[in-house]
Amino acid sequence: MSAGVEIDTKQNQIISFNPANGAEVGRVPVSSKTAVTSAVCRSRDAFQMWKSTSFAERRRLIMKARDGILSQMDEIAHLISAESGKPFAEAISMEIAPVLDLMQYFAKHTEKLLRSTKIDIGLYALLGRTSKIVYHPLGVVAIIPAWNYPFSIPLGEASMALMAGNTVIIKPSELTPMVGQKIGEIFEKAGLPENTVQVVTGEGRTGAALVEAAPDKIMFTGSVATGKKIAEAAAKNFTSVVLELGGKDPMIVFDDANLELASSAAVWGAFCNSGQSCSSVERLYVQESVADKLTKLIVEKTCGLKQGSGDNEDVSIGAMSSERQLKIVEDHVEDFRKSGAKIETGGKQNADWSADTPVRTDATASATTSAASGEADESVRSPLFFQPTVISGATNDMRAMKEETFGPTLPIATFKTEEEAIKLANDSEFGLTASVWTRDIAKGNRVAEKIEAGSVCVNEVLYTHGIGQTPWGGFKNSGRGRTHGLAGLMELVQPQHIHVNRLAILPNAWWMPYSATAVETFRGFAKYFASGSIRRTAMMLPLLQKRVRELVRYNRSER
Ligand code: TXE
Repeated sequence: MSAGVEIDTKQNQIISFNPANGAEVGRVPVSSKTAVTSAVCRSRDAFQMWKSTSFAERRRLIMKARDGILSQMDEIAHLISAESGKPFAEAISMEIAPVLDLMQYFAKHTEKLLRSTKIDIGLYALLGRTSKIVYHPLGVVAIIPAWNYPFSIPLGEASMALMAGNTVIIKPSELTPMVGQKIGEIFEKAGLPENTVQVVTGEGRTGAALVEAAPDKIMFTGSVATGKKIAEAAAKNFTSVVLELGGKDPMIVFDDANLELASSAAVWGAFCNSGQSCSSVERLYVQESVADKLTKLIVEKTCGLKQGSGDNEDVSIGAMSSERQLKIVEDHVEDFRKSGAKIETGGKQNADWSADTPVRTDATASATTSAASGEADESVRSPLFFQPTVISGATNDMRAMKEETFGPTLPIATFKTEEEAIKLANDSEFGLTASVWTRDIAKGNRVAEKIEAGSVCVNEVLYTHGIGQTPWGGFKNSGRGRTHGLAGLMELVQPQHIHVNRLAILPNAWWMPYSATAVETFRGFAKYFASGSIRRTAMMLPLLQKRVRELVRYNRSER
């Protein structure tokens, strides 16, 4: 078995493999620290030009890139599937379609969303002042994504950053570098000016070099541990970071829910992308009275799914993306077993499907090392399939109910009351998404507002990352900041406040020199003006006039 990432040390290349069959997908260079620093410099130069392009021009280019994706949709979907192991169907439904929607939305609406806005400044307006906010791009936006949505996440973030007037550098995950390069190629073919979008490839070290090179923003998707390292390194340059980290997302099913729908949603929510979504259903809490019925439906539906190589159109569950990920899943399933939960179906690596699949013997073994171990990898690469696994009798004190699994497991626990469901759902260090299933929409809303998560769906599951108009991000250890939506766009700009005094004929009462009248006036500001009430402020007008006359007299006498 391979460790998942292989570097050809002689050629200084990453070798990318298909996790379903071990076939080589392609090779990319490992970008050195110097190469990354130069890329950031070029990006900064390109920014000087790109920031002054019109929204119409940016829109034209993003829409052209979008057309390019549409014209080679199947080819791109096969590449995504080959590098990540996900089914071809999901490469289209969960990566290409949503990002195309996001691209058209931000291409058409960024100008309006970033239009300068007037601010209501209350009583200051009576003094002839106006305030507005103008949004400026930041500069160089570094995007460091993970491997689970290697196309839609970096491409979506890049499109938003570009529309806002920034230049972009993407450092794709070492597990999916070819998809990352494809994104660069799409923008290049669309005719974006040179260095407006660059892709640097490599593993963590390349990512670290990018952080160190002081971009103006870092958009990171990945683990909590790496997120902390990046935040720490970024702090040295005061680079602000958006962190999209993990999840342990709960699904709450009440006894009045449509169980037929809820069971299908649970199966999709837990097993799509082999459970390797930050918003996967990782804990299902069902009301006791319907637990058996829901579990039975889920097991039946799970048993009907076809697992196999992602390039087959009728495959619902593909391979895991890496051996490391598969090991975590095995460990968590074992933890459930040992802790007394019941494996209803699945529970192990799926060897059956692969009986007649050629397993690659590592022909380049002598020239390759495992990036994780640094040792020569002379092993044989096996397909990385784990059976979709349904587990009943789970409880929150089990380790596997606390740590992110990121695999095709669906542990089911029960609850009695609404309060208990909320308490169980919130009993986690994470808080990315959650879902509540009930026919009582008022109850759904009530419970949703009490769940500590960045997005909560009522009678829906997982898919809201696909709605580009809505903000995406987590509470607690699931992250900081937002991607997508207006909140996500605001992460990619710096607001500038422009304040104008249209009645600049008299000195301000708070200017120097101070005096007894000045102090009395300031007391008036605190008591009356700061109340926000015009009526109360009117009470200090005589004092204000006295103070301004004092300043005018002083200024004249000075002259
Ligand atoms: O993530 P990493 P991995 C979770 C999931 C998974 C775990 C680890 O639980 O098991 O994270 O996944 C780059 N400076 N999620 O190992 O290590 C790295 O090259 C700068 C949740 O893939 O966080 C890659 O491009 N960059 C998550 C990216 O960071 C560094 C999605 C992510 O790698 C770096 C994926 C460094 N020091 C995994 N070290 C989600 N939110 O959806 C690594 N990188």
